[in-house]
Amino acid sequence: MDFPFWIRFAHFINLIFITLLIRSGIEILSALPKLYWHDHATPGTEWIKFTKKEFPSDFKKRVWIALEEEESFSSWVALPGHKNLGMGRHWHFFSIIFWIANGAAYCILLFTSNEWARLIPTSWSIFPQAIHTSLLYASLHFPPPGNPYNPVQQLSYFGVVFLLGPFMIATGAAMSPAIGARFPRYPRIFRGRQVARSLHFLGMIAFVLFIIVHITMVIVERFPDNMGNIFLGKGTSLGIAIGIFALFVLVVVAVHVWATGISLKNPRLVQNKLGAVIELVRHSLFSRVISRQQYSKSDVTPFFRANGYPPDTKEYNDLLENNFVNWRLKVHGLVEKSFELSLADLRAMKKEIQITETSCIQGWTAIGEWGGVPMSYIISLCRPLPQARYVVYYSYQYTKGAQFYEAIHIGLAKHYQTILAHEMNGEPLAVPHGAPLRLRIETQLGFKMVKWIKSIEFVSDYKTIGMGQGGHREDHMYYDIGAGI
Ligand SMILES: Nc1nc2c(c(=O)[nH]1)N[C@H]1C(S)=C(S)[C@@H](COP(=O)(O)O)O[C@H]1N2
Ligand SMILES: [Mo]
Repeated sequence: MDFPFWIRFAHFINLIFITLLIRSGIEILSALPKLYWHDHATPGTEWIKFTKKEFPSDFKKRVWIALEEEESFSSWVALPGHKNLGMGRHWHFFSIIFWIANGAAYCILLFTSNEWARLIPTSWSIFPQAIHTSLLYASLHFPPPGNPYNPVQQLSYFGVVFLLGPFMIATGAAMSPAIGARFPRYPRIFRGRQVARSLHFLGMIAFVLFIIVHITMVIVERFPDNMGNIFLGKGTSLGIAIGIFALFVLVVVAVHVWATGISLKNPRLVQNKLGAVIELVRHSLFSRVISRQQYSKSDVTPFFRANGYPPDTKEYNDLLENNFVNWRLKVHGLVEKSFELSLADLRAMKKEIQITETSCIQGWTAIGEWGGVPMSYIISLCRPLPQARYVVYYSYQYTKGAQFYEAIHIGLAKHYQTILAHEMNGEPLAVPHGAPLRLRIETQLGFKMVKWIKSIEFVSDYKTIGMGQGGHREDHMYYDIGAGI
């Protein structure tokens, strides 16, 4: 009857990470506190929302940006709370690595021992037995103790471990642009990312309900025995049970208080430390698979959100007034040949057209048709020197007092779907979407796709640019540079 140590250990580790996942997940939700059943994510069509703000789905009514949709959630529910999407994501992806590793180790041990037989039902008779047990619960009677579980316990634990857990991993993965770009059919199993996002949310609610009921039942039904079994491997007395429970709660709370505090006080540290772990796993999973995305014209989103306010400098407004006749794209840095290109030059170059889905880090999606010059072509013209490892895109736009820029690895710049787009849905690029030129990188989140491009520089490292984190959003909002998740 006694539980082996590894089951008790895995159970404890699981609780730490599942609670971190829930709170950080709620933080991620706060960046776009609305859920949709369709990838167009049209404002106003959400099936549930946790915000009162309203936005028109027409820029002629009012120009607004997706960042305005963010809500500040309390640290009581969100990790860390207070509009810290970057931190929420770091904790979510960091925790998921250990949650899955722990779950995998648990499953391996489960099936290599005979412990699985206590969890996995082997006879259909469990269903009528479970109905019988539920009726006992419903009439406020406790069923006799099972060995180790009664039928209701066995079914619900089995469901959480083997159905809900994998369901959360599957729906979570369906939201990742890194996975969606490489395996475009995968998110379609769920009829798109927004459905996956909604299902992921509902799964989270199921987890929360399970945890509440589970803890309640453990306390009200044979508390000392349960505490003993969960922690010591065998039954114990009431006093010791209370002590263990208090210690357990204290440890979990301490982990959360510490994680919240450090994320609010020293986000750069969290970004760099957790980011290094996440990057390692991300790189080993995705670096070898090439992405390919191609939607059809009928998939194009009618209202495409925008993010980032258009530049309001005199320099940019003068160019705009003149229809960008005087605009020049400067290509320079560690290259054999630097040059400047006009919009007419770019329009005369080889054009790549692609219909792809944008995933904003905040959670919305939209499908658009982009036309422009492949970056690989620009690279063939300027011929980067061997020491050039990153390509930096600078914008005309300034936010938070700093010029917007993003750096990408040169390997990513050579990808055939990385283009300098001057057209959207067959029209010249409009101002909200980056006129006259914007970057498109289809394996990455939206924030990497610099709009209102001014110049492109080839560098050996991005550490000396801006605050050295690889981009404006990484510098100022602590986003992860591996923007592929
Ligand atoms: N210069 C600049 N480029 C930017 C941004 C910005 O704020 N400034 N926002 C980014 C973000 S967060 C997203 S999601 C995409 C959105 O592209 P869209 O406005 O065309 O939808 O642009 C990216 N490019
Ligand atoms: Mo974004």
